[in-house]
Amino acid sequence: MDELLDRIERRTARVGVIGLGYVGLPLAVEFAAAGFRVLGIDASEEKVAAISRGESYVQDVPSGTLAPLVSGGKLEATADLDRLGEADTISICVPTPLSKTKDPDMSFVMAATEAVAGRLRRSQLVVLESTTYPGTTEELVLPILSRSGMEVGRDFFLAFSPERVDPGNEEYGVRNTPKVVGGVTPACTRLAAALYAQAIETVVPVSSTGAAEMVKLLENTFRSVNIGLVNEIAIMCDRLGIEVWEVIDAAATKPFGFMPFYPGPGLGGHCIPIDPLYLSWKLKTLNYKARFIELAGDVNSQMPDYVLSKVISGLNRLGKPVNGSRVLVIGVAYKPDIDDVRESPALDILKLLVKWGASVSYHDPYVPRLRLNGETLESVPLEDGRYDCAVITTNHRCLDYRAIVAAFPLVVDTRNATRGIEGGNVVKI
Ligand code: SAJ
Repeated sequence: MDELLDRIERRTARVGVIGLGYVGLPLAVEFAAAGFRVLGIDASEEKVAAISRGESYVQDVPSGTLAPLVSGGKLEATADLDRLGEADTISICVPTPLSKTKDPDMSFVMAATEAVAGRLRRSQLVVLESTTYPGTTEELVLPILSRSGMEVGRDFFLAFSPERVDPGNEEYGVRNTPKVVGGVTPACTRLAAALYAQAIETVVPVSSTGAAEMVKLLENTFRSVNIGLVNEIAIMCDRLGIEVWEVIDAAATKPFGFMPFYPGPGLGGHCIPIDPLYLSWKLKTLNYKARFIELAGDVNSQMPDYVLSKVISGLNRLGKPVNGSRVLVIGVAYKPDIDDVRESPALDILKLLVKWGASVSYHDPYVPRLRLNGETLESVPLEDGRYDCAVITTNHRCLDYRAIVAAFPLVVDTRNATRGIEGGNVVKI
């Protein structure tokens, strides 16, 4: 252990990162910028080739940052798994999606672990970063690595450290977001903490891999449940004839004991709708029903239907059925000012409008085209005119909401994007 610790602290250790997506590439770049020689491994030859050319495909990693690290020999990308033996430390940053049956899909983690196990050598430190259920590191990853006959904490080292990458966040990046680490043994924790401390300002050691796994799930379950709560509050306020946005803004003046969340068209992204289900799945295997997670999931997944009800009642007041009406959905990314449409509730709303017979288009300056129901839709210009209704599903800062209120007979606003803009034609959730 001491020899590896010394190489980490002198930054002569070879750092390996498996998975060069929105988590792995920023991490690899941060280690390379800290002075390590980094070996990035990804199954995609296209990604490997782009990195070798110094071209970034990740929004938060400018090519201007990547290219000099590549040309300076600090960062190398390869698809050759046999090179894993060269790395002294290996951070696994592969996807943990849901399967079709909404169960954890651990296939990427298993494949990466098998690849590491096949080339595991003494003194290597392996850190799993992929968001997963508590128990994964020691119930799934450790047995595979232990097949080598080597002993964890003595011959090789294993830890979990949750990724906290927030794509598009201009304030917090890899370097200044505190990093939680939990090892199988104290030596594993010590080495993982030393590794990340070379590239990240604050490292937070915890007592076990399970605790580290649970930290991330608490963070994102906290969001999913609070978003579910405020979506239900929005529905309650609608029944009470109260404007929920005013209520939240006023509640947010409380300087302690309150944190504002905002209603929306549903829950999008690759973290919040998925991570809590990893936790509830694990608890189900322990015969426990994670009620808050399931209830929040129910409330959040009903929001697209609730938005549709606002469109129906709004058009009805204009004497128009949804069927045959021309509706423009504005903003299809899952949150403002990014181009990611994964799990975006706007897609559900588009599908519902089509199902109800509306003639549907969308406008999103960040999303030039998207696949819907097996077809490719293109973003249309806002001033295309002749619409009966606009539905604001994502409030990109670059859009002119005053012009939108003036241009459409009905505006259904799911994000309070028209805050402060007078217009009898605006209906808010
Ligand atoms: N949403 C609401 N109301 C809210 C907040 C979010 O409806 O008050 C919706 C968003 O529109 C989006 C979904 O929830 O569709 C998720 O939004 P998010 O702000 O949680 O953004 P994500 O999915 O990018 O979450 C990431 C997470 N980062 C990591 O997992 C490392 C999360 O932990 C961060 O807290 C979050 O970014 C962030 O704060 O931006």
